[in-house]
Amino acid sequence: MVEFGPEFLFGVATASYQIEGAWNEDGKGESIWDRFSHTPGKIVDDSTGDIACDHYHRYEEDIKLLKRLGVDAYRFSISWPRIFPEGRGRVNEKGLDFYRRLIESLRENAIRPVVTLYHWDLPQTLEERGGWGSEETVEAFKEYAHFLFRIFREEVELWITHNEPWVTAFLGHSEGRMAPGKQDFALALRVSKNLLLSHAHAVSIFREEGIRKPIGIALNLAPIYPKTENDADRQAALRFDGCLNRWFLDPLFRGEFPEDMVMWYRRKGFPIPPFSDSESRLLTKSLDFLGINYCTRYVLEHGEDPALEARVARVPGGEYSSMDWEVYPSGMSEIVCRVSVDYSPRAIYITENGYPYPDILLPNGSVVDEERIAYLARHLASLHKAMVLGCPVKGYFVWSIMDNFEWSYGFSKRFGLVYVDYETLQRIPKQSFFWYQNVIRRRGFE
Ligand code: GCO
Repeated sequence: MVEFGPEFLFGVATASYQIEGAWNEDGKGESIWDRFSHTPGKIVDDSTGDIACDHYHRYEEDIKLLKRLGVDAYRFSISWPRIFPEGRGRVNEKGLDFYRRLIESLRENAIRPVVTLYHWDLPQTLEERGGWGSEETVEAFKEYAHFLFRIFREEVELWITHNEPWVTAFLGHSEGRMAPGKQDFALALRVSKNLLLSHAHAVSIFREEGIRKPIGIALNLAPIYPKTENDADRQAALRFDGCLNRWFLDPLFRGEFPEDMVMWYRRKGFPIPPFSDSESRLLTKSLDFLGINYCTRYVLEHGEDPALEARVARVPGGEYSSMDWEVYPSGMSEIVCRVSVDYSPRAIYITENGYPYPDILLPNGSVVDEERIAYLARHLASLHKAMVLGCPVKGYFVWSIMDNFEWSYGFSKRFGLVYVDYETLQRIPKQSFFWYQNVIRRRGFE
């Protein structure tokens, strides 16, 4: 029996743009994801988050699903432009009221709210004034965070400033396949620094408010392997580790960017100024916990791309999901142990782990998703190994409670424990919903 004990937090995760819909309702401002998904050619199935799962109108039904599942906590994000339609200044009371009702109802149902302040839906007005490349957005984020800290304080069990700043910076500003769709590596580096600074300043404000709840950040981290032992592949793997993992872990735990990457980027024509002493101090005091979003490992070989000269290689005989991620359960314990040994976080939460699968709604109204159950079980077992070794893991959130808008993949990828019929928006618990319900009830599984 893989046991997690009574204090362990079992949860599920979502994000505002992926489930809420009501994209321009009740005074909400436009986000960069509204703009991106409304731009032809950006989303594989030409869909948008305009309606998504219509959670904005169906949140009471969805909370009943969470209650039925039996989760201890529910991780969701707040849509910045639903609170500040122009990014800062005027408050949209109707938008704030939605989150007041959501958090109140969760707490009435003994479900602990876990709030992500930023899960990629930047107000479009801020993007038009420089976005995350601009210090103005850092200032606006501090105001946004401070406003919500004062409103919700200890009603929120865990506060998370940013979800996956690596995705925001590099997929959004260098690769361009995520909003705002920029392709400028120098800008991506500037964005990564501003995201870290916005996090550190927001946490400093949080501390000044004296809020007696933990605050942290959610990073997408992965074990990195060289394809071969030859030096070119080993160096490529080290650089990819430096870009994906250490570029964020080092500032958050050591107050500075990893020197090897700073030198590499400078040589490639991308100089990045160091943090000031005061910024370093803010950064190294900024985590009560580290959130890790785990989905896969990466095997690297030397590549021709100008920024990193590193390319993700396919593993011969590897098991791959429908999103072309290698299914690599032992990577969960590997990354948790590596982070625990190298950076000594006070606490770790697995803030996302989930499996995309082409689920079929059967004529009898059921959805059989054995592969997803196997994926979750293998990853929970791997996580448990890390805990037995002493890693300070306090919780685990499945991505996601329900099928939802998977960014540039639109609705073509289903991650939910609950099937969403996008014609009717009916929610139908899958077999994995009942499996996870049992894991939570028993605090573990065979
Ligand atoms: C991410 C995001 C989620 C995704 C999920 C599946 O990690 O990319 O946080 O919004 O939908 O992880 O890709």
